[in-house]
Amino acid sequence: MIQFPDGFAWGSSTSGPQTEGRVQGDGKGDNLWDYWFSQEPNRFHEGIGPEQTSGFYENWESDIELLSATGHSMFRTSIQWSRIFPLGEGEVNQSGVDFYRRVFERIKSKGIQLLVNLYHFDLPFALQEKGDGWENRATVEAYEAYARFCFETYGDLVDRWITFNEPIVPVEFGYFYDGHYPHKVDAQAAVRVAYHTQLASSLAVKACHEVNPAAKIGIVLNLTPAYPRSQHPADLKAARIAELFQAKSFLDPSVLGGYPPELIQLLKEQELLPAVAAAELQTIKEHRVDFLGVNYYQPLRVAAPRYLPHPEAPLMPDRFYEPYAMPGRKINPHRGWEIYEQGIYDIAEMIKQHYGNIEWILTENGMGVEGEERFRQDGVIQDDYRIDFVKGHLRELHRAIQDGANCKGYLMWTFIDCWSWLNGYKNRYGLIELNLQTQERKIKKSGHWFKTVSQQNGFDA
Ligand code: BGP
Repeated sequence: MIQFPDGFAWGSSTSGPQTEGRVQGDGKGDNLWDYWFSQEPNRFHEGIGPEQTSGFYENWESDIELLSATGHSMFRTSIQWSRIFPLGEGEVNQSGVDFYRRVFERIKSKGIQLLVNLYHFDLPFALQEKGDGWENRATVEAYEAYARFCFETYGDLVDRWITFNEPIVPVEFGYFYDGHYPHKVDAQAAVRVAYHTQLASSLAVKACHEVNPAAKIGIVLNLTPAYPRSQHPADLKAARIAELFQAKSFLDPSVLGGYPPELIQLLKEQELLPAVAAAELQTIKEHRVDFLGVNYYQPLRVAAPRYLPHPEAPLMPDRFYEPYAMPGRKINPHRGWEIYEQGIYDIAEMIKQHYGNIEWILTENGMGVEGEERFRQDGVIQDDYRIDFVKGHLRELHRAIQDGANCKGYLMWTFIDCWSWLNGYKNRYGLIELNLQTQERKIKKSGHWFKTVSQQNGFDA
């Protein structure tokens, strides 16, 4: 039996924009995704956009019952900024405010610890339209006001706050790789967006503690060490730079209170350093997170770039490193992602050795599978592959905890199959199956299994 420490939390994560959906008259404003879908639906898998999510706005009561039915002792979701402030600032949408209160009260009444994230890639569109979104310092102020409003309104119900989910993702995909709106290709803007996001996060930490000094607030980062292809100095350098961009750019300021000097030097060499005020750096220094959320799906393996860049090509991270597909790696055949369970142990060691062993929660881990209906037997999806996936990662997490990792819980992505940004419903991750046509929910084999794991606080090895 693999037994976790007393009080270890079990559950799942999701987000407002991926579950709630749009309902006529709900008063929600458009966010980047709503707007982008209205302009370029062809960018979205099978033309499925953010209004067709799993209907949580209407089904929240029965969905919360399913949290208990699948053994949740902790649950993470996010508030949609554009549901509270339809234009990002100014007028409040009271029906949105009331909706979250009802939901949070119900979750708490079930004895489930509640983690609430303030931002999951979902900037109110008005702020993008008006002032270029996160490129503009004014968005930092609007976010701070929104965050403060949430702390004051829901502070009695929320166990842990989260400032941002995976803040590097909108930087990479929105400003380098043409993957998220506003799909610019502009390194200067990317750096500014990253800096403003960090500043907003630190200001939210400050506001949270001002509203309630005892409140806990953290940030969720998609972390993995960067594994070099080889010990060749060029590969090692590539891995170091990849880690600076992908992990340390938010990890260091959030946990240690400052940017790594090597990252600053590199940005300087590229003439990319944004304008910063001394007072802002002081805010980042003083207002560090109380805990970390770690999302882990696959390792980052990198190699030195093979080619010199075209002299006129825009600057991209791949000027410094390129992804490396390690021969013989274990693969999730349904998603094309590598499976490397030991990554969890390595992350735990990294946090222990370099980040003061700060308290953390594994806030996302899971297996996306395409065409899951083919695994249905006797009416239930027999997702043994998902159970194996989770067991493999939990073994490594358990080993890490035994070696001193300060991890307090394991949250899967996700409880009910949900809408996945550009992938629509292609990859299903849920403990619970969603029938998109009928909206019917049905617990998968993994959901039943997960409940016993939570009840026993462990599983048979
Ligand atoms: C994480 C995001 C989630 C979720 C998940 C699954 O990075 O925080 O919002 O979408 O990835 O990935 P995907 O949706 O691409 O399959």
